[in-house]
Amino acid sequence: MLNKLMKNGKTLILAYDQGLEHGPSDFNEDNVDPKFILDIAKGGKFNAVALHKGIVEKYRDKIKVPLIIKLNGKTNIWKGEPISGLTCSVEQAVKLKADAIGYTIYIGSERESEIFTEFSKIQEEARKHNLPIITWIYPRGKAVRNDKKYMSYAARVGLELGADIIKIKYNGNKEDLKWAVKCAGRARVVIAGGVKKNDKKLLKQVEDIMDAGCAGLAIGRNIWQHEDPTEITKKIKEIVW
Ligand code: FBP
Repeated sequence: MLNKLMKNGKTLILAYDQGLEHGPSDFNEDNVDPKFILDIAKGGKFNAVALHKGIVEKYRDKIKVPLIIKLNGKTNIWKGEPISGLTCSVEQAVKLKADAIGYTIYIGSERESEIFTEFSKIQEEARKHNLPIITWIYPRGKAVRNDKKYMSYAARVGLELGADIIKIKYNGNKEDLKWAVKCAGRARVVIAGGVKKNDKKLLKQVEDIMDAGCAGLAIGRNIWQHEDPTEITKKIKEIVW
């Protein structure tokens, strides 16, 4: 089922849901334009691009790589206990010819049980359509004092809830990440890029991620905010494969 999203068991996914999650403050004159990102995805032969449905509807002709549609999202304006609102159904994702669906889960949030209940329905619906499921799993909310502590827990929750690929944030400790990969069992782990870093730091992080046994990355700002997205993609791919 994951064949379309992987090459030799590895994957590099381009994330472009930040316009909803962070707002235009992440963007400049170039990368504010979805066409700019979709050209990077195509030129860099990314294994998939992750988008919200609005961009899919308006730019479908420009999407030339496998498509992950995010089914939920939130802005960063709301400061209450985190929950990502449903923005697209599995049925609509199928109509828009998604190759996989994405869903964000905030473990530790006061809204966690609502999130789990909604995700369980989505997970079962996606199974009916044979659509791979990618979960963004981030420990968040006032009960979470130190999110770095929960990296392996996030990975395990992904396995338990039925994700195929689990996207988590790297806490910077390679041994912890190895353990997180073990905790994910047969589900595959990919790492988010985070805020833009210098190349040396980023590439070292990619090395750690791959050494720890992850399947790859689902990365956004470190690619499309880079002064040379093609070059940095090439360097990352040399490490991933
Ligand atoms: P980046 O590689 O740009 O960090 O993107 C990864 C990602 O998971 C995005 O898909 C998402 O929009 C964002 O990070 C959410 O980050 P946060 O919740 O930490 O603001």
